[in-house]
Amino acid sequence: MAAPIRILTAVPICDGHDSAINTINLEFIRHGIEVIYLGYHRSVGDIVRAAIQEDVRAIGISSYNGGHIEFFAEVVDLLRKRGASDIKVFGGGGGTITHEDAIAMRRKGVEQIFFAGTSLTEMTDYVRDNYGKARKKRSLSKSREIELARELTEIEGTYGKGKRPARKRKIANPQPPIRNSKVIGFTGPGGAGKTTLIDELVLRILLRQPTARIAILSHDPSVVGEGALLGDRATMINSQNDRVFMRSMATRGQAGGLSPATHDCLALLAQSNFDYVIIETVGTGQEAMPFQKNGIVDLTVLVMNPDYGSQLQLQKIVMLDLADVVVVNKSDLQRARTAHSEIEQRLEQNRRAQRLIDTVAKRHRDPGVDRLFDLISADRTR
Ligand code: B12
Repeated sequence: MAAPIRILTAVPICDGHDSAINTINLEFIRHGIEVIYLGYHRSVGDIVRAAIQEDVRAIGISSYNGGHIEFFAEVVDLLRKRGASDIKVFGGGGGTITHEDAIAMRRKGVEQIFFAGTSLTEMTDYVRDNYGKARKKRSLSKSREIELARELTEIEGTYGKGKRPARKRKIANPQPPIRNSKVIGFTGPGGAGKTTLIDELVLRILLRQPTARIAILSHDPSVVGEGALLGDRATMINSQNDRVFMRSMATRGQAGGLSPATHDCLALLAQSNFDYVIIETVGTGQEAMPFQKNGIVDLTVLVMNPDYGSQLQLQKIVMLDLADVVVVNKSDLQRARTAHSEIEQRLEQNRRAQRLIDTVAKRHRDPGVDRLFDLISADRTR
């Protein structure tokens, strides 16, 4: 089975009209397309960086507040300057983009503009017809970022949409003896705040370690043969930075929080000269042990929401036995103190040096996130 089409969608800077793109995203997903959604109010630089790192076939921009002729053209130009002109640009903007504007935009390299009244089917057909065929062989790029992005695509592509790898890709040295990256795995139930927490940690790394480079491998669920909304970039505002290489992956039918290709992708990132490689699972259940098979994760962090139910529930969460660090996020909630002491008691049973940290990731300069940052960066000073 061919790999799903991957496209990136976004709304330009100074534009908060996201209702159209939200509807269009859902329609794309329903038709088996993987959509990496960057969110609204996004700059040309953010859009192009994300498109390159995600190695998408095309960028779909929804634009309502004017300036579209220049904005779309700048996206096309920057893609070309970065050596990524095989990523195509299309989009729409209801009554704002006129037919004359669209002619000018096409002249500047935009592939297609959709006007008010276009049906959703017409748009999905367009994406499938134009970006659904296998890519022609691409010549080697001088950019390490582009090459890395393509290698990740190749790895993902070697796994069928089912459970078993269609063709196992050979990695020359999956676990090299010298590895510079610190690999940190984040897991926990949906809604616990993993994405926000990671973004806050990234912010601290960027501010306090001026040369450090970070890779993020972020997962969202998808079932076999279906599309997926890969929306973590829309939350990870701080992570849209030139020192961060972020890749969004759909689980493509695999249970347990990760994709069938995760291990190989992680192995590649871990040997690609990043100081930190951060991996985030999808929201997981009680039985999940996502990092068991990924022997290259150095530190595992379980992020919990204080509202997990009764104390008895804690006995059933396998990751409480395995995690190196347990974070009670949203610790401003009423139940957080009880949660802390119940989890503390639960961890005592393990008789291991596990750490328990309370955070409020959504809060600026949260001291709990600072403590977690100190812990994960203890052996990294640059
Ligand atoms: C809904 C709306 C709002 C909502 C937005 C809600 C939201 N979260 O998106 C609210 C009320 C918040 C709002 C606010 C504002 N709005 Co307003 N808004 C609209 C409105 C009525 C509809 C836009 C829409 O969502 N249409 C629904 C979509 C599905 O249909 P469509 O637009 O026809 O799009 C089709 C195609 O273009 C295509 N398409 C669109 N995008 C994409 C992307 C891709 C990838 C693809 C493939 C296709 C595609 O899909 C559709 C298929 O039929 C338009 C008027 C209009 N008729 O366009 C004004 C409009 C866009 N808004 C306008 C303005 C001025 C504003 C405000 C600045 C008002 C103010 N002074 O506060 C603010 C700015 C908000 C901000 N932060 O940016 C102006 C913009 C004028 C301009 N460009 O010069 C417009 C044109 C109204 C007007 N005539 O004055 N707005």
